[in-house]
Amino acid sequence: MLRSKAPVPASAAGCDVVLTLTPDQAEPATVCEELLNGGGAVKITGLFSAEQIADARQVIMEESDRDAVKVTHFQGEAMEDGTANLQRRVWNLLAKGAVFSEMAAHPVIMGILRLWLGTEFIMGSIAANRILPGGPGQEPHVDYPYWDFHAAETHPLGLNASFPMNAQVTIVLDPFTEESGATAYAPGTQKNLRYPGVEEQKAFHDDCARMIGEPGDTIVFFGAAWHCAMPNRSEHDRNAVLINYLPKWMKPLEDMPGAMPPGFIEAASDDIKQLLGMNYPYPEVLDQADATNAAGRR
Ligand SMILES: O=C(O)CCC(=O)C(=O)O
Ligand SMILES: [Fe+2]
Repeated sequence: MLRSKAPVPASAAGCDVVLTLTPDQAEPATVCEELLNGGGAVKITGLFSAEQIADARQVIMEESDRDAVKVTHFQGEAMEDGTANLQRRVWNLLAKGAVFSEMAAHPVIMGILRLWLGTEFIMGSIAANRILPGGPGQEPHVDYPYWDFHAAETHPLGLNASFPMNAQVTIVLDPFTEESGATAYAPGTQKNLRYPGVEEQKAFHDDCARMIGEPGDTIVFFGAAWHCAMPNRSEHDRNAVLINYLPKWMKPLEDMPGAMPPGFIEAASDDIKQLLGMNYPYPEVLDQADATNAAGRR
């Protein structure tokens, strides 16, 4: 049996993120061990300042008030019942404020992900998810590049999560509580890569843990773990910055270099250039490349 059938893990109902660390405690090896072999998610408290959070939140609220209708995912039910407009995306955040470059390339995140995804990892997407009061949750799912794993046969034979091809970072901008729709996840499901079945999607809600957090807290998780945004039953907006990171050789979700304003890439830091994929040249028109020996130890 090459495609694994993971059991639903023991109940985590009502739990907060399994492992919570301060930025000083968030050693790359500790975090990566928890992502791969533990619960699949780590919360790092107070990673961003109140000023950074206020700055990011203001941009996201303004953008999503002005330009509310954007592509979204895992929201089939809300599309049908007419509540989809109460969940709003703001895409391409790097182009929308310097604070988002600070967030994407935070040294604690970079250190962890250099170990997790290889030193030359890239960013696949940086977007906001705003859920308005009364807004909908999502179906439990896995994230890009596994997100269409319900069609497992379209992926390589035997593909599994023994090594990561994804990291998710959620930066909390408003209180993430059970009531406000803190992301739900099923600890341990990242160990056996597959998309939850229909019955498992229903059972997920009895067993899930929640990514509870304060503004400035940051959750790093392995997107192979079953998870979803939850309905916002509070009186306030629930905003988060969601970042997807990938090994250097994955095809990213967003064409970020293509969406940047003129001059952005030239002026960017080395870390941001790396995140935009500038350090890895492929695919390349090799017929027109410099006539050098471009690979090999010698
Ligand atoms: O906003 C959230 O809580 C999670 C969103 C998510 O998992 C996704 O859009 O893939
Ligand atoms: Fe997701």
